[in-house]
Amino acid sequence: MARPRPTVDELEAGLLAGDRAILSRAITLAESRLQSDRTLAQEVMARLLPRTGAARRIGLTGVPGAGKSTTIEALGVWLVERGHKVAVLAIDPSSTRQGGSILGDKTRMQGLSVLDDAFIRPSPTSGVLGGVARRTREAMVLCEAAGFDVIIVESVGVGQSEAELADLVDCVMLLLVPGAGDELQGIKRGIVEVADLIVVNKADGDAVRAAKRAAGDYRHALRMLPEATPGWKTPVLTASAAEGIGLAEMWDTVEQHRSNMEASGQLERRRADQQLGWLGQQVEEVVLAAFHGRPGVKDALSEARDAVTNATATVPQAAARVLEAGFGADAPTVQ
Ligand SMILES: Nc1nc2c(ncn2[C@@H]2O[C@H](COP(=O)(O)OP(=O)(O)O)[C@@H](O)[C@H]2O)c(=O)[nH]1
Ligand SMILES: [Mg+2]
Repeated sequence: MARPRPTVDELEAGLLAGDRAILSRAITLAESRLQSDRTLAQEVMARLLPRTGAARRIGLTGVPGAGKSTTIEALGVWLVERGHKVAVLAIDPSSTRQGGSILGDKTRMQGLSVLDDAFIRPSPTSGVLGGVARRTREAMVLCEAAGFDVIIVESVGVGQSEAELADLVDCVMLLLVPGAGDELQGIKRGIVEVADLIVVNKADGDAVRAAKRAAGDYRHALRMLPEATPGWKTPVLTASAAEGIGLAEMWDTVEQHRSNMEASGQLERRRADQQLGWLGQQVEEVVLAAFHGRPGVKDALSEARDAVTNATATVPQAAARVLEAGFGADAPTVQ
């Protein structure tokens, strides 16, 4: 079902007006497989760049079932009631998009999704050109252009590494549940190391004491780890997303982290590092894809694999042959 493509002026005007249908459309263009769609998205992003960057960018992570969606629903509604405009980018493996309707997490954020000042965008985790991190960055920029001042990225771990979430946002919030003991409940230590705030959720009913105990354990464990944000001691809070307990404290802590980062210059540094990292990544991705697309490279790579497996060539020799196949006489030498 092809819809007429909006012009860059229409996109710009729609985003400036905070039109959520246009915002949704712009994100779809940014993640499109069609080069012309992406070019259009880039044009409007470039125009609106001065309006972006001011939002609170928060990453929320934790194992499936920890209560991330419930927390976003509760915190999101709480924030909208206080005058914020909240965008949620949910990287949820269980969500799929079919024929324009969005299934998945949105159903778990019903209270939030009906509010005018909220925007929820579930993202497919695969089949997106340039990977999840890239398209989430672009979606984030577009949401900011449309006037959203709080962006929450829900993630079960963005991709290859935990550091990827920290690379996208200003503040990583890790959601844990009580009663899971010391083994960090299947969560890799890496994510704890990048957490700027830890929340032990489901601190309600019979679980309140267990949650407090778990929070104490994590506080203790954190002393052994380096600070996720230099100059900031990662706080450990308890909350109940289901009962709406601890939301004010959660938000206060996000704001304190923000002021702390602003005062120390960490915010500027972190954002700059993220941008430069993204730049490097983009160039590398394109160069690599272009190399692999050159005639002869695929065959040379397969021969090189055989040579290495059968020990008929050293790895540097095999690598040199692959480079020769792609670059010919201009092949860089293998170090
Ligand atoms: N008791 C209790 N249950 C909760 C709380 N938050 C979430 N849940 C429940 O835990 C389950 C998973 O929640 P969900 O938000 O979908 O987790 P996600 O996979 O991390 O997004 C659901 O059945 C929720 O109702 C809470 O604070 N207390
Ligand atoms: Mg969820």
